[in-house]
Amino acid sequence: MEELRRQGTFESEEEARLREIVLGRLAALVRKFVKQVSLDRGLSEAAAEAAGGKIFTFGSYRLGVHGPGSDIDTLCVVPKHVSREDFFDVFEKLLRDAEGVTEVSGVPEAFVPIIKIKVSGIPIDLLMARLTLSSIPDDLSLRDDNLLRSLDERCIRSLNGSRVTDEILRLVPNVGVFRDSLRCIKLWAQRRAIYSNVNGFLGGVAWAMLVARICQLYPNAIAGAIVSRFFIIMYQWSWPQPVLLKQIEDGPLNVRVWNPKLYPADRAHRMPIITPAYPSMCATHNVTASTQMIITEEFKKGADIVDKVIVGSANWKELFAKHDFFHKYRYYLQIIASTGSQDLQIKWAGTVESRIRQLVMKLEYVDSLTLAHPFIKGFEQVSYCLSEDEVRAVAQGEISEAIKKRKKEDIEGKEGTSSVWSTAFYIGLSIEPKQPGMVGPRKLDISYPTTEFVKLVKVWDKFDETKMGIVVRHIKSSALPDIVFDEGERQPRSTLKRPK
Ligand code: 3AT
Ligand code: MN
Ligand code: MN
Repeated sequence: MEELRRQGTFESEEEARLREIVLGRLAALVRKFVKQVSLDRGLSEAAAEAAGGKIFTFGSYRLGVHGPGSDIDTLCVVPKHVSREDFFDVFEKLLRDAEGVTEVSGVPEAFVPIIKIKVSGIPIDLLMARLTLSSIPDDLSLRDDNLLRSLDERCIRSLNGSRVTDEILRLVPNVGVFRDSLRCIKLWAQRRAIYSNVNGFLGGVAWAMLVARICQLYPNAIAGAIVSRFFIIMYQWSWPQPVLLKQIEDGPLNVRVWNPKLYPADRAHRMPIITPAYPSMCATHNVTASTQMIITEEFKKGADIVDKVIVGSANWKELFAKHDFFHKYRYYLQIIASTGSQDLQIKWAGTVESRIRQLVMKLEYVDSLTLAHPFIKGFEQVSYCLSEDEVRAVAQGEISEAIKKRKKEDIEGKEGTSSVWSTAFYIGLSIEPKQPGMVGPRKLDISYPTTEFVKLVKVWDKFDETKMGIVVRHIKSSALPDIVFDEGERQPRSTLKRPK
C-alpha cells in the first residue's frame, strides 16, 4: 500500500469530496431533466415530480480503484416517457446551461451513445437507459434481468457496464482486499503496456474479473497474497479454459450468451474472461496469438518479482518498472494516420487503431515472423507545413527538425501552408533467428499483410481519400522518433554498442 501511494495511484481527500458533491449535483440535474420532459408530455406537477430519475456509476470509480484525474462513468436511468432524443436535446441543453458544467459533447450516433462533460473540472461519461417503468424510484436496483425485457439495444448496452461492475462487487468475498489488489494489478498492467482492450490486450473490466477470480479462490487472503497468487495462477492457467466468476446463466432476452459449444466464434477466443451479468459476454475477444504470448510472458516476469518480494530480496517497486517496448526489437512497423484537422484526426486515428489487431493477426501468418507486438497507444503530433512536399513528408513519418520547431504562428496567414495531424502506431517485429546453413539475407515479406491492412482501413464508410492519409512502413529501431521515449530514456547512438 505504501508503494501504491508513492506511485500516486490515490486521489486526495479533497478530490474525493469534490467527486461526491459533483455526483450529487448530477443526480439533481437528471431529476430536473426527467421532470421537465414529464411536464412537457402533459403530466401533472405531482406526477412529474414522482417520475424520478436515478444515476448509477460504473467503471473504475464504482469499483473504487480510480486514480486522480480518472473520469466518473455514469449511467442515467429514466422512465419510459423520456426518450433518447430528449437525452441529446433537452438534457444536453440543460447541461450546457448548468453552472460549473463545461466541455459538453454528445455522440448520439455511437454504438453506445454518450455525452461527455466536465463538472467542476471532473470528467464525466454519461450514458442513458430508458426503462419500461413509469417512474424511477430512488431505491431502484438494476440487478433483475427482467428489467431488460423489450428494451432498445442501446439501452441494454448502456445498462451492461453498470450491471457487470455491480455483479463483480457482489461476487468477491472481501471488497477492500479486491480493491487494493486490483489497484496494484492495474498499475502493473499499465506500466508493462498490456492494458488496452482495442489493441488485443486486456481492458479494465477484464483485469477486474481476473483479480476477482483470485479473490474468490482465496477468500481470507490479504491483498499482498492475492497479488502474488494472481501471477502464479494466471501464468499457469490452461487457456482456453474460461475465467468465470459464476456459472453462465440464461435469461429473458433473445440474445446470444457466450457459449463455445454452440458458437465457433466463441471457440476462437484464446483467453476467454466472461462477464458475470446476463447476457454474459467475452471481455477479451480481441486477444491474438501474439498478445497472448506477451501477456503470458508478463505474468511470468510478475511471478518472479513477487516471489522475490515475498522472500525479501526485491521491492514492490520493481513490479511497476516501465516496459521496454521501444528497446526490445530491431525492427518496427510504423502505421501513420494523418488528416488536416483535430476533429477528423480523432475519428480517423481511432478507426485505424481499431483495425491494427487485424494487421497483427495477418502478420502472425508470415513465415519468418515469430511475434508481432502492438504498442498500446499511438503518438499524436501536429506539424505546421509550408508546402505540399512537407505535408507529404509528414504523412510518411518524415518530420524534419525544421518542421518540428515550427509553431502555429509561423504559418498563419501564409499562402499554401497547412497544419497536419499525424498519429503513429507501432508494432514490434520479432524475426526468427537464421537457421544454420542458410546463406544470404533472410527474406521477410510483409507486403501482403500491409497492403491488405491499408485496403481494410479504407473500406471505412467515412473514408475520404482526399482528407485522410494512411502509411505503413517498416523501420529500424534507430529510426524511431524521439517522441516515443521519455526524457533521457534514449541512449545516445554512439554509446549503444560500445562496451565500457
Ligand atoms: P479510468 O480510471 O477511467 O481510466 P475505467 O476502467 O473506468 O478506468 P473507462 O472510463 O474508459 O475506464 O471505461 C469504463 C467502462 O466503460 C468500461 C466499459 O464497460 C465502458 N466503455 C469504455 N469505453 C467504451 C467504449 N468505447 N464503448 C463502450 N463501452 C465502453
Ligand atoms: Mn472510467
Ligand atoms: Mn469512461
